[in-house]
This record gives sequence, C-alpha cells and structure tokens, in this order.
Amino acid sequence: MKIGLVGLPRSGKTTLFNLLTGASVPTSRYEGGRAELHTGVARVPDARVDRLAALFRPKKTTYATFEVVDVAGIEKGERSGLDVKELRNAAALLHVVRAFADETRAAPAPVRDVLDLETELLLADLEVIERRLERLELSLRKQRNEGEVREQALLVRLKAALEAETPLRMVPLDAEEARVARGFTFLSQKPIFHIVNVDEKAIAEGERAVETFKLGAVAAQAGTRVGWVSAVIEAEIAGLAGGEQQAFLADLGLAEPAIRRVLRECFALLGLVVFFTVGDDEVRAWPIPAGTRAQDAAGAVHSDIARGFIRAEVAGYDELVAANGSLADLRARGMLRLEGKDYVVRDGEVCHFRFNVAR
Ligand SMILES: Nc1nc2c(ncn2[C@@H]2O[C@H](COP(=O)(O)OP(=O)(O)OP(=O)(O)O)[C@@H](O)[C@H]2O)c(=O)[nH]1
Ligand SMILES: [Mg+2]
Repeated sequence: MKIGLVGLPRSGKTTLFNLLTGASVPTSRYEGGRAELHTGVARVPDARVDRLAALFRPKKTTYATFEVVDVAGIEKGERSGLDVKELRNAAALLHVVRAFADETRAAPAPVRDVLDLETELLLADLEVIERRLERLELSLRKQRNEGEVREQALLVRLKAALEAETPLRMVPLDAEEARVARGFTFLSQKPIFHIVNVDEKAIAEGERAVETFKLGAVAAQAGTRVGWVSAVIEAEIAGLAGGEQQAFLADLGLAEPAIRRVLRECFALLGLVVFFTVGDDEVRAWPIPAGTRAQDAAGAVHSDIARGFIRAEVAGYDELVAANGSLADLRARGMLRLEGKDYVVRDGEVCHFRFNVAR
C-alpha cells in the first residue's frame, strides 16, 4: 500500500519523506525544489513487535511497512502536477502543510493551504469526470449500453458533489459504484492526512495544533485526519544516538519522536491492521486490511497456506505476553483459539496457520 506526499512547494515534503523512509534525498534548501519523484519504504514502529522479539529472540524481526512517494510541490492552480501515476495509485494522501516561517514565501496559513489543496483535488477530479461524460454521451447516442448508462448516472452524481465542493471521499457509494469509481483513481476520494509542519519554536503547541490552526472542522470530515510534526526537530532527533535522543525528547516534553506517531497514523489511514506470526526464525507483523478473513490473512503469508488452509490457531497479544511467549502454555490452558477460514482476524492477534501442503 502506498501513501503519496502532496503539498505546496517548500512545505517540508521531502524532509518528511526522508524521516518516514530513512532516506537522505536532498531537500529544496539544496536543490531549489527540482521536479523530482522519490519513492521509499516506511517501517511502522510497533512496541508489540519489539516485545515479541524480546520474548522469542528470533533470527529476524520484521515490522509492517508501507510505500511512500514524494512528488514536487504544486502551487495553487497547478493541479496537473498531481496527475502523476504514483499519486494516482496511492491508497491515501499525506498533505504536508507549512506552519513555519519561510522568508521566501508568504506567512503560513494552514487552513487556506488545506482548502486550496482540497480545491485542486476536486478540480482535478471534475476534469476527469467531464471528459468521461462527454465520451459517454457520444457513445450512448450511437448505442444504448446498460453499463454505460449506470456509469453516466454515477458520474453525474459525483460531478454534482464536486460542484458543491464535497470531496468524493465523503460520498457514500455502494459496492458496484465503488468498483466503477476505482477505475478513475479520483484524488479527492483518497483518505487524506493533513500534517501541519510546525515551527521548531512552537513545538510545545503541537498537541493543540488542531485548535491553534483552526482545523477542527477539517479534522471532523470523513476519511480525514489532522496531525502535526516539526520536520526540522525530527531530523535533529533522528541524528542523535539513543541516550542523547531520550534526553532531547525529555527536554521537549515528548514521549517519543513525533515521526513514530505519524507513521502509525499513516498506517491506520490506509485502513490496515496487523497480525503477528512468532517463532525462533522470525517475529513478524503482517499488514492486512481491517476486516480480513483468516484464510486471506494466511494468503498474506503464502498463497499455498491460503489454498491448503485448515484452521488458524489464534492467541491474543496480551495473553501471549502474559504467558511469557509460551504458546504451549496457552494451548494447555485452552487459550489458543481454533478459528475457521471466515474468522475475521483482529489487530494484534498472533496467528499460526494449519494447512495441507498443496499438490
Ligand atoms: N524552519 C523549518 N524549516 C523547515 C521545516 N521543514 C522543512 N523546512 C525547510 O524548508 C525547506 C523546504 O523543505 P523540503 O522538505 O525540501 O520541502 P518540499 O515540500 O519537499 O519542497 P518542494 O519539493 O520544493 O515542493 C528546506 O529548506 C527545509 O529545510 C520545519 O519544520 N521548519
Ligand atoms: Mg521536495
């Protein structure tokens, strides 16, 4: 699953990209904001994985990940810059909003920037819909086709929503409509995380960012989150060794680097949860969409396991930790549940799949 970084030029996208992925791509301070595209992989910090790894001491520990793509900033009106394949097929958008002073740009105005970006997303989708409606009309004039009639009705409805400045993520769709809409990769349909990049001197204000920047109404919308980070501070934190890092965080009154929270929030925005597999070889977090059936979860590990699926042995994370990582102990106490293929796996469950080796 992929998250696309969007925002105005010099809002801190590439700085944040580097923090999320551990890359060291030059930021526009050095590059003058060249139209580049960066892709990377972000690891989702998870204290549960750390704990399980401490219990099992496996050869390998694997965290959940997602992909991140960083595109060049766009000014208001430059929405064509959003029509990039990597953004189109992203599952969610991460909008970096500048709230720090930059002598090369106007005073920060987070709400305005949020509304301006939403407008660009709406207009980009409107252009796509208008083009498609024109073609549909021509085609339907030649010959009536039920599928196209339904598509037209849907697009007319979506167009009306966009014209009323409603992002498509707020328009309820049934399964068939959602399937049709998916093909258009509408930008305003993607869940969005507006992350306010606060001034390093205002970091104490971070927790109150929603009120300070009057983003409460935005945060209340469906498929929308608002968060904060100080990219410059985070870059400093990332550059410190463990002990110094703890001291610096304590000075700032932070329990952990803000970027860890941002990573977890991005993961949640993608609608993903994790289940764990444990053993001497590997402790691993497996990302799955919330609501995934046990058989499909098994398929995340290996398609053969899904095909030959018999049962899932499921333990709660807390129970396993309380049993010091002993599955045998849980089994003996009847606390290892046997679940069938339609069981919906919940976040944090530890699964072991029983399966027939396929021939
Ligand atoms: N003071 C301050 N400066 C920041 C912060 N985050 C980024 N910057 C600076 O802002 C400038 C732009 O940062 P980038 O991360 O390159 O911004 P960008 O959004 O990727 O810019 P484009 O790719 O040109 O659209 C750089 O000089 C950064 O060092 C911040 O939190 N505070
Ligand atoms: Mg950049």
